[in-house]
Amino acid sequence: MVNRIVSSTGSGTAPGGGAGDASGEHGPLWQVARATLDANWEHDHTVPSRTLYPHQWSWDSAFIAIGWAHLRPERAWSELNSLFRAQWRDGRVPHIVFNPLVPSGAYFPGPGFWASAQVEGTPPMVTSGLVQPPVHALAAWHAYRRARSEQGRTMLRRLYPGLVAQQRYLATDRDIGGAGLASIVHPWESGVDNSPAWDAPMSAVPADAASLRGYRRRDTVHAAAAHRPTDLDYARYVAIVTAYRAGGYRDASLPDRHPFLVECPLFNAARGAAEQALAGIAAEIGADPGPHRERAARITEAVLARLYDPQTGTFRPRDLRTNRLTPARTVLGLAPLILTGLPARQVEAVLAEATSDRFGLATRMARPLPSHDRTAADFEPLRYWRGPSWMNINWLVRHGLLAHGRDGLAAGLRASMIELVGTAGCHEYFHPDTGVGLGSPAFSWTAALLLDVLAA
Ligand code: 2M8
Repeated sequence: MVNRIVSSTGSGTAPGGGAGDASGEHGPLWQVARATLDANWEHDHTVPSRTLYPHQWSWDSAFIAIGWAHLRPERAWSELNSLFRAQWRDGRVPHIVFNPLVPSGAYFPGPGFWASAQVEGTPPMVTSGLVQPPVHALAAWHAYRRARSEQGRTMLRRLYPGLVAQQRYLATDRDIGGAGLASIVHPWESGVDNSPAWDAPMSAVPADAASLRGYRRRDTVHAAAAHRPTDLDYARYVAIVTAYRAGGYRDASLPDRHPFLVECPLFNAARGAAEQALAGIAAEIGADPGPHRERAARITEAVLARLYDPQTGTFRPRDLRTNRLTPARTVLGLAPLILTGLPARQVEAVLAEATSDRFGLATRMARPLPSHDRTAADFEPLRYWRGPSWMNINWLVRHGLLAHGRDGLAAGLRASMIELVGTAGCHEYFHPDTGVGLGSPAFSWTAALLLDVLAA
């Protein structure tokens, strides 16, 4: 297990000689992150965690590729390539790609539950039928610029059609509300699984914790039950997948038959940022960036029209079952900052929310952003996505701050991220006040994104 901060400096292969490399000020930290990624590397991808998540996860691989770009760029490309080899014919990139060498009971719900082989147009390997936020084009573009090379350009060219197909799937099959936004059909698709953002739509999903008796949860074998979703949450998760699977994971006519349909600000901001990144990639490989720029602008307009509430100055998810914005003010509301075309008024609104007591963003801040509003009655500092701080969300917000020229705030956030992981190690998530590490102690995206923030 690699979660201590080693005290010796050693040699590394980080590019350049800046703060991020193995011989610089943060050398020991760099080595811990590197050792974490090495230990989680699995022939062509990196598992998020050997214990809790022993397969390949979609948005994890994107964040992890960003880290590998600093160490071994060929692994960054392998990470994304192996994921896109599992892309379905309709363009969806599955949220889990199962490793057949891992015992089927090691993770719940495992390969047998998803039964992807019974569906037309699926790849030879077993996968889930859900997706996750499409941060892959952003990651590919970021990784490429961190380690520019001819091999990188070749890989961008190879990935480009899959990245475009991923976006097309979300823009067509998943535009369930018909207004230019993609809907998620399960909280797992948001990546922030049991965020209070989903409490309202989840409460309408018929399920009973007793229905879980036929299954065996594995997460609570490796992590404290009090830090994980409840059995009732899991019963609902299972019920929603069961409904989607029964329809062959098809998206046609979902409003008539599906219990969970939500337009998420982070998910859709990621789509917009993906189009921005694809414009850069297209220009680099000799394709036309124009359509990507246009799509980025349209997605930004739709996010504004559908998810911005001028009364409160916040972005919140829209529940398609009620056609209402969900009430909780979570960190999801800060995600539209990654849209470079976000108008100044909404940039200011997001910054007002981020710098308020709810989230505590500042040029000097003790801790990174929590995942939920600190002042809310249902803020839970220990429970996964209901309060703890996560490196990937903080990385995205920092990316957005830099994109909008808020360098002082971005620097404050960066320093707090380095301090957090430097003290606690590469944990999955962190207590938002004490900084104590929670969940998996050797978590890949924490290590990968730490390397990226150390580098610049
Ligand atoms: C968590 O989600 C999985 C289900 O996909 C789980 O709880 O078993 C989330 O934190 C998700 O964002 C992440 O991709 C995954 C693997 O790290 O774990």
